[in-house]
Amino acid sequence: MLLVACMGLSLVACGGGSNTPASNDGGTTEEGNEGAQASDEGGSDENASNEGSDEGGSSGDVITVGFSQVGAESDWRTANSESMKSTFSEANGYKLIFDDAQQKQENQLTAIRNFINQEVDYIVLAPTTETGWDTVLQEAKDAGIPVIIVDRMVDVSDDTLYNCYVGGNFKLEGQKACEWLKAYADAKGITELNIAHIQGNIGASAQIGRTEGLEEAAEKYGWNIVAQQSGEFTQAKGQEVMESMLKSNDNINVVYCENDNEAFGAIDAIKAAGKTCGPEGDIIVVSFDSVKAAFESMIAGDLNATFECNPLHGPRVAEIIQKLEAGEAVDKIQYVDEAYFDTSMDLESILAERAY
Ligand code: GYE
Repeated sequence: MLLVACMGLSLVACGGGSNTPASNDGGTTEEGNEGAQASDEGGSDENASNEGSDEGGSSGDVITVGFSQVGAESDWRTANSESMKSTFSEANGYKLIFDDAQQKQENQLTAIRNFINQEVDYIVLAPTTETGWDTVLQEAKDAGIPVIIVDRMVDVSDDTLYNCYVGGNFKLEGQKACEWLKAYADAKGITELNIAHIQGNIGASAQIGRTEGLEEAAEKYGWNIVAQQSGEFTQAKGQEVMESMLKSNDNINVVYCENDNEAFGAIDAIKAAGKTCGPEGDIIVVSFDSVKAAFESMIAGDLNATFECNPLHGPRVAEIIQKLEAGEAVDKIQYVDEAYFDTSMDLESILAERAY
């Protein structure tokens, strides 16, 4: 246990990032949205009035931000949407056009094109997957609209198609989780690891990085990944996938879930199969995000550890926009500092202070 705690310190210390700590109270909750053409596409919502007379351009005080959000699949995503909405409020001088893509890239492409037609001041994109953005981002660039990539990354041939990225370093998160797992298993004298790997949405940066972290560690330490399938970052799918993995593999002693919600589902499946998990159980459960419910799950003795992915990007994106407004340079890649939590810690106290 001491070994695990010490290792944790060094992991936190090396998780370099360039952003300020998050604060989630960025103003009132009302977004100042104009009824706009984009509002009926792909699940757009959140329309309200904006009395400003300067809509649709870069003149005047109100800054119009078109935000294309992935969906509402997880607790992480809910906290992220809330952070964006509370930051880009009318009271803070913004008009936010919020578009929920319901997990579909085609909805995001439509939303971005609508933002361009509306001549928003900034486009903020949380991309479903990494690829497939070159054409639409070229259109935004041609229209002279700055693009900020948030949460997940894009894979484009020309990196001038976006101004900057702010979000997690997902491979580093995966590496931290695997170093924790190695130390934990060693301390417990577990020499053979048979891992059920429940992935996120395939092609999303959060999936790609966390999967790479695990696959490289498995290669390095001789772990067996006995099953690998997407749980689509949802609790329901995580449960379904774990149920079938347990049916076809009776030797699973670790489940590596690429977000907390998948882990909640996997834990239900483990219990339904008559097995146990957590620090006192048969199966070690690790996951990512560190949402409040993950703390409750660790306190209940179900989840072993959760590796943080911070969703409170609203204030970070606002800071970038304010710098761009002032004509200042912004760092191209801005990773957020992230910690991790396990059952050796004082989880009640940490949970009491947790913002999401
Ligand atoms: O880990 C997961 C969400 O992209 C970092 O997406 C995000 C991930 C997060 O659905 O819970």
